Amino acid sequence: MGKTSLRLTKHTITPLHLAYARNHSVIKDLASEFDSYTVKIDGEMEGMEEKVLNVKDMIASFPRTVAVAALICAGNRRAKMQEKTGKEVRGIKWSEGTIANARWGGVLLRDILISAGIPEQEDAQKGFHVCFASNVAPCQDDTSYGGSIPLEEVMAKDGAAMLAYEMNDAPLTPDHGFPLRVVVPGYFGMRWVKWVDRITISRNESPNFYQQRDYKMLPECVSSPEKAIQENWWGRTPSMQRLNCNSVVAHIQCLTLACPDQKTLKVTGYAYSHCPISRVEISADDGETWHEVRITYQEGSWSWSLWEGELVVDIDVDALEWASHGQRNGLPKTKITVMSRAFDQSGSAQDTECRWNLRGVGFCGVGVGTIEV
Ligand SMILES: Nc1nc2c(c(=O)[nH]1)N[C@H]1C(S)=C(S)[C@@H](COP(=O)(O)O)O[C@H]1N2
Ligand SMILES: [Mo]
Repeated sequence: MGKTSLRLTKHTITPLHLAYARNHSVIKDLASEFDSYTVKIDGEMEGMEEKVLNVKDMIASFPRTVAVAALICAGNRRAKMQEKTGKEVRGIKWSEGTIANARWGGVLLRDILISAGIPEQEDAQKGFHVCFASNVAPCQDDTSYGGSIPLEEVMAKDGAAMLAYEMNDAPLTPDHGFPLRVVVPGYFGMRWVKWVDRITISRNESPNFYQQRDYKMLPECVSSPEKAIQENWWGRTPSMQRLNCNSVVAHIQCLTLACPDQKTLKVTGYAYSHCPISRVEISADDGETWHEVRITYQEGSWSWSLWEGELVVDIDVDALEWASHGQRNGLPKTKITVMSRAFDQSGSAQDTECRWNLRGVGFCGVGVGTIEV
């Protein structure tokens, strides 16, 4: 719970000024290079042809596709992981606001790859990866930025992986990747490569630092960066790819201020997974009883879900300590904690036991919010 998540959940589609931006390099303004901007497509797959696509020609010659999808940083809720485990995590201490539910417009990667000779049959795609790269600027830890997705995911007929040139019906802004960025609905944000200028079909995942040596949920025993390297934990741990099932409490409001021994709380929040959310529940008794809430917004297969619900909480007024709690209007105050958990249509539940990891990524412990009543 926090100011950012509250502000975000007031909108179904995140307006540009509230959308977070994350860059491992300087932000390049490529406006003056638009006319000559190209994307190179190459790789080690038999039958494919190497191609250099001019961005203007690409936009003109391929159909435009539009999809709503939530862009989420793997470090979303990192601060919560640290707070909950009491153990230091490495990385920007994002709270719960590194999420943007946007309407993306672009060209389906499937169409582009088919035009480059990639086979449409799924069995021929198995074992290959689509490696995206941006060479426009050197990054903190590598000479370029890159990440990859399994080829069959990019080629899926019901998918919407695209090279996007629009965000919320306007051209991309420089900080979100103008003129072109990768959008892979259902996947973590670091695979949505901005300023993409090369797409390589490979038998291996992207060799880039941000695929190989970062964005992995290292086991809890990996307590230092040195240990991760010495014991080859980066090589032994799988890359984070699909979004995990997660929920966040954004706001709690007390609807019955006058009643000292029973409070009705209105609780709101968001949830997401790599597929639509099927159910969100909240609890005010430390997880003993859970109550289903209403999903008030969900759009297509890859948007975030917004939810709201009411909870009636009995308060043992006699047990309240008058002295130790702040008094207002002559009444003692007490703190109520509300937790949330989500379930998705694939049958997954939020892994509320989510443990500490060195980089503080993928945190999905219960959503937590508190209110003083
Ligand atoms: N070229 C490039 N693409 C990138 C990044 C980057 O640093 N460079 N950051 C990634 C990460 S970690 C995230 S979370 C998203 C953030 O996208 P946004 O800045 O549009 O919110 O972009 C991804 N794509
Ligand atoms: Mo990120």
